[in-house]
Amino acid sequence: MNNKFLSPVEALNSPGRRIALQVGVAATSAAFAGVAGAWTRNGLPWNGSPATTPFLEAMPVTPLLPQRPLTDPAFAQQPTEAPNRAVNPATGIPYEGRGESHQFRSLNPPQQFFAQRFGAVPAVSIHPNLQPQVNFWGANLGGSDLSTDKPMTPMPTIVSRYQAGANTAVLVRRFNNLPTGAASGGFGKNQISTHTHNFHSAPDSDGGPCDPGLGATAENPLTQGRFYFPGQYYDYYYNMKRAGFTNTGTPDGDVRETLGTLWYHDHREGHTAENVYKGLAGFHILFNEYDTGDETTGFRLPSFPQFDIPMIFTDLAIDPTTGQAAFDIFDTTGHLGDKYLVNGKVQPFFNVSKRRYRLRLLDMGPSRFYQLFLTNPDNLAQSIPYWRITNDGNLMPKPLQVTSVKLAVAERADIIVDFNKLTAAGGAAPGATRLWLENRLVQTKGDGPESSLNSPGNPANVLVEFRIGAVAADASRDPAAILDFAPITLPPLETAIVTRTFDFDKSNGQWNVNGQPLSCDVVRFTMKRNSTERWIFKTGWGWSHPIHNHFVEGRIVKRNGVAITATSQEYSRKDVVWLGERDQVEYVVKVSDYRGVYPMHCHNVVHEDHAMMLLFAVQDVGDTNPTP
Ligand SMILES: [Cu+2]
Repeated sequence: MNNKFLSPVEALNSPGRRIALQVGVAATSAAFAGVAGAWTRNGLPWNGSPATTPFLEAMPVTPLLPQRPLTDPAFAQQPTEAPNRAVNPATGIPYEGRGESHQFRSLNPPQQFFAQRFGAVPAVSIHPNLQPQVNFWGANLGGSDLSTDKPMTPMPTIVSRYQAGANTAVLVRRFNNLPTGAASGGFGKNQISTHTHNFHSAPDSDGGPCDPGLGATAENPLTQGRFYFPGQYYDYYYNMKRAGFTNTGTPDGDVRETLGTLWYHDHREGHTAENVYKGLAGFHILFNEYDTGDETTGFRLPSFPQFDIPMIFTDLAIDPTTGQAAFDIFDTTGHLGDKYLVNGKVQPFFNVSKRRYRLRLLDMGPSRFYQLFLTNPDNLAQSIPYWRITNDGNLMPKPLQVTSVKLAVAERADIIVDFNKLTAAGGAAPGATRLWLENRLVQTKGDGPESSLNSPGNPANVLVEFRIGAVAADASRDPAAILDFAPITLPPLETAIVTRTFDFDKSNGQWNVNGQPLSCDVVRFTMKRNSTERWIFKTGWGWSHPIHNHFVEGRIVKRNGVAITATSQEYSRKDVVWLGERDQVEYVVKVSDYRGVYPMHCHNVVHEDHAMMLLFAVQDVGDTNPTP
């Protein structure tokens, strides 16, 4: 049976997910010969998505989520520190899905309020050669009428700010207005949990995948803890303080713990891949006193939003018979599409001026790894440098000049491309009128990339074509002249109080960590609050995993025995670790402020949904379990 394309009715009648998992492992094997090639699936050839001509449409820039006053209808139920568990007479279930009070909210009561309503995205074009897409979910700008303020994907960009000495705390009220009944296209789950990756927040606002102790009752709106159901809202509280804000004398936290490029996405246990693939992902960008968003102040990085452009990457498979994005819920290997999308369009172009741009690159998955180069299609021999300034949510110690950036799922890189200098006489691409952002990494299967690169210049591997216009004014600073980002520096490594090893493996067709699949009822280890630990990540042959731990930022100190030094792009704080085939990575993490339960998991969202995840706790007393 080919399970790839289930109608909603078929999905409704299909076996339960856990049973489907066991069936699917044996029945499904997918091979995919590069973006330009053909699929085989279940032994049947499938010649890929319908053909599309690249660079026909402009890349959209996702709109910003507006603040709303508390008099807005979105806040008819006033936000409260404890969850609003009163039963809504209109639905018969509690108004709010949240199960816990917001930690430390009284220190910084929310000052800025946002709302957004999750719902089905009306039929939307992703490319002129393809049919409008009808299976997507997204969120709107917070208006109460979804027919005029329509849900979109990527979801609106949220911007908030750190400001030492001031309270800039934010509350985002998210309404679940997703359709009830079977999900369109046969994939998606309308009980959701919205994770802001990797903001320093308590479990109440982390948007974790499940609740320890609740187990199956988490699906009961009377006992839920993390999920919110159609008809409910959930208030997420972000205090906009750096980690360390509960330590004596540091109410603003440690400036070295400043975060920048974050993103938010659905994290519903067992259905994250489906829901992210449906479109439940967007940027959350944080500015601060130094990285101000204004190129005339602070570090003088290109101004937001004109020259600071968030770009979210995904890859879709389009069923040629229905014309719709398709997702195989039975394939546990990982999902590869053969259509690259940037900000919701297949292979768009983007008009730029001759000046510097900050491009925020995000791999939203579900399963693809990237190695991104700038290519001059009119001179493939050129090696074209650019500057990397961040790794995940963190500024690097200083800008690093690179010719490619690798991104695993959920990893981010802010880069600065100087389209003026590159194309000027004496530049790396003199006279170029267009440059491609090209993924040259070979990946033929969903569970990881090859170590080889495609040769440059294949249009099928291009994410976006930059079309370079006239010279424009540029007050930003040349990254070559930025010697460091002080005071946002790399904190010194503190002594670890415990070393723990995590082996990311597969047995009997099931992904696991240290031999165990996820249980939402089991906390596998406990970290001592305000302490440092050393974690060893390992994996075996045949696959790669982007490993993500919520809440804690870490530093890779060794990869396969080799120390990470200042010339490495990994010389940075991080929240995702690219764990390649047979890699062993030493990762040092620090945990502070909040108490509670968080997940660690593979961010190949298909692996994550098939149990490559565990829960850990942060408490005043930790344990020393070396192999949790
Ligand atoms: Cu994985």
